[in-house]
Amino acid sequence: MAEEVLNTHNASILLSAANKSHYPKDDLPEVALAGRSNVGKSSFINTLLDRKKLARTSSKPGKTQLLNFYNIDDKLRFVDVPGYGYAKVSKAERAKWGKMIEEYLVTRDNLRVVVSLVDLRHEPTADDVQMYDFLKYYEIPVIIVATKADKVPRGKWNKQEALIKKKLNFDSQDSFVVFSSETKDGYNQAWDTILENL
Ligand SMILES: Nc1nc2c(ncn2[C@@H]2O[C@H](COP(=O)(O)OP(=O)(O)OP(=O)(O)O)[C@@H](O)[C@H]2O)c(=O)[nH]1
Ligand SMILES: [Mg+2]
Repeated sequence: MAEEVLNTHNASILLSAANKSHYPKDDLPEVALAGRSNVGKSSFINTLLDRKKLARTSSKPGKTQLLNFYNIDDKLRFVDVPGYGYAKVSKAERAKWGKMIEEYLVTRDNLRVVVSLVDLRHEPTADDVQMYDFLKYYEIPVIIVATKADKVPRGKWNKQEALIKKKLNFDSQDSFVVFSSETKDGYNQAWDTILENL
């Protein structure tokens, strides 16, 4: 249980960063949240920290535009990464986004694991596959979290999980968590898997 090793309620936004020069300068472990815009990254953070509005969520995609660093009990940080696959951005913005994400994922020594969120209801998008391939290529530890499980009947969870794994060419060494920010299904498994990676 996460609560035994850290006070998950002692959490706050630390800073927002557009590039390396703004990142926190210490060696606390970091867990980054990646995924399509609107998939539920910010909601995942709020759920794991039992807070309704710490990370800003929105039904409008593209809410999170910088790397947002959250301090958790001075022991670890969550890094909320802007979502990909949002149609209404220019080519230039997309390129800027790509540079920002890549700089963080590839050069950040503090990074221990990326929680890569996909939607349990759907087959992963081409961008989802690309993100997973990218993380595997750079040998960055990854946890796949399939969220919005409350929108899928329980009897279909296994089928959806298999479909997602197939499309991603999922590495059986990686962890896969079925999750819902609505019902908190997967809460313990998500925390346990994250803590194993620190
Ligand atoms: N039913 C359901 N809705 C969810 C879940 N997680 C997130 N949502 C909803 O999905 C929408 C987007 O959630 P966010 O957490 O803001 O998504 P995000 O990935 O942070 O989006 P960006 O910041 O735009 O990249 C919101 O309306 C959330 O309430 C879930 O597990 N179940
Ligand atoms: Mg967000």
